[in-house]
Amino acid sequence: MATNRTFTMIKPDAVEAGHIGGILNMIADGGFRIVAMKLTQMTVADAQNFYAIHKERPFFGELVEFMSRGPIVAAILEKENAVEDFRTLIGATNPEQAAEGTIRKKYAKSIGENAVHGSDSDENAAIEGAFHFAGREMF
Ligand code: RTP
Ligand code: MG
Repeated sequence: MATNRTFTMIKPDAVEAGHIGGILNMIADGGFRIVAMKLTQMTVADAQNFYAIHKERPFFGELVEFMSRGPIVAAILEKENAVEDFRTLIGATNPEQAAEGTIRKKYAKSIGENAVHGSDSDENAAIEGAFHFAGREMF
């Protein structure tokens, strides 16, 4: 499998709870290389654009409010089979269904406030990475 990239955010709930270090350790232990990373905050409009794919879903308003309420860590990660392997590392959307050893099992509070984001395809990883980072911020 070719080396490729995924995009992640440590979400406001996990930043507020002081879990940046713990989550970055799990990402490093999972074999991911950091290509780009920063602490940033999305505006309401940023979150509406980032999650536009979910705009008809009943939880959209709640999701936008949550994701814009405080700082996040945004990062681009590189590994063989990055998108799929990172989604395995983060675990199921609902932490009650997340496997032992996953980031969401350890750090997520609920299906909405679930600690981390992981891109769901190579195409979306590229779009989401470009949403947050300029080319000169990727290494
Ligand atoms: P993500 O995009 O954040 O990696 O999460 P995911 O693929 O596992 O889940 P997705 O279906 O893409 O949903 C995006 C985010 O919306 C929130 N959500 N809330 N209240 C609810 O029922 C509900 N369902 C989803 C979560 O923050 C989820 O990660
Ligand atoms: Mg998703």
